[in-house]
Amino acid sequence: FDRAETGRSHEQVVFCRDESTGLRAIISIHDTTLGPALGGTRFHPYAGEAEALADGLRLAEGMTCKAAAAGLPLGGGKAVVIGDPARDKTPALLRSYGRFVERLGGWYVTAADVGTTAEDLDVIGETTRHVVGRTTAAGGSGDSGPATARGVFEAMRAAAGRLWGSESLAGRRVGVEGVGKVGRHLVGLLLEDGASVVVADPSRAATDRIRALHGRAVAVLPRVRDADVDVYAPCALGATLTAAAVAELRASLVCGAANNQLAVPEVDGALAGRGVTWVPDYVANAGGLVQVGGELLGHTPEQVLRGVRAIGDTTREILEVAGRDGLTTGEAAGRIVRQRLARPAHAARSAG
Ligand code: NAI
Ligand code: K
Repeated sequence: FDRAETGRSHEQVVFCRDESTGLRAIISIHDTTLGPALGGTRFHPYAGEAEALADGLRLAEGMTCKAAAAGLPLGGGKAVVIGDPARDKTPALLRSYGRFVERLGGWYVTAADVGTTAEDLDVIGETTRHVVGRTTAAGGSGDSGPATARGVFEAMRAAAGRLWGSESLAGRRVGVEGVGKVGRHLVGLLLEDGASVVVADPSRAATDRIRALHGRAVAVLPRVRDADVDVYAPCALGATLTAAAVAELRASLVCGAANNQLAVPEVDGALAGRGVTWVPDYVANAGGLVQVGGELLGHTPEQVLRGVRAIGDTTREILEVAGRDGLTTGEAAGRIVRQRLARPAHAARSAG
């Protein structure tokens, strides 16, 4: 289980199976140096256990990076449930899954991810205490889309300051790819800041909602990745930054919410080579983790807001280190993560 990004191997990987409910899940705890492992549960029709395991391991390490970069005293973990959420996600299966989470004694704490919702977490929460991000009705902090959008916005403004000398998107053209739970809030923040915004989303419901909210202030395009924009904000799926996509980019800044934006790690260098500034995904999109992690850490709403704002500070630090030491932004972010993992007391002190 040795991994490249943190140089640390996974601590514990648990296969969960319950034949009475059809549950097949894998819980991966990557690293608990900074605190208990927090990460969402992904519900996805994986082809098999090998594919699910590979995805879970990769995502769990990503959570270690995300928490460390955000200065949170939390570790990284992730769970994957093998199945089609539309067909297989029954309350009985979720309760069964919750019992497996409970057995880990709080070293893994779950939240929502692709294929799971706050409402699902309410059901999982019937059999385990170790769950955050439930609905507000059930005592959780609810949808983390707005906090994630705010964090992306803070990161984008910090990067704009470095690129264009002013921490504002006023007058910049920003392309938002995907206007779902995160992207649609990002659009609002950008318009408020004076940016001109174009969006792309294959979902008619998603673009109709943007039109209803903002009218003609936002242009809907078939795609924004290679559009004439200053900033490309991937807020849909990961792995959109392929070598070919990088060659076609017209943006000078890439900053968005999608997880695992680089199709292959080398793309980081290709972006830098073309003079494109990339804010690493796990830095820009930590706002949701700051929110749900805040539940676990007993943070007040003000502390959560401060934590989300601090994503701007982290972005400034990464761009500064990358510029000074001739590193890519991905390398600079990785170095900060490894430093915080090596000095856990310092990382914990700077949290909240
Ligand atoms: P969502 O599912 O609500 O929205 C995604 C949107 O992207 C949908 O409207 C979908 O139609 C659209 N989309 C799909 N394929 C597309 C394409 N090829 N081009 C343009 N749009 C496309 O998801 P959400 O919650 O907004 O998350 C967006 C991304 O941010 C995901 O990658 C997610 O993993 C990541 N993320 C979300 C967090 C959160 O708090 N919701 C936290 C951290 C990361
Ligand atoms: K470890």
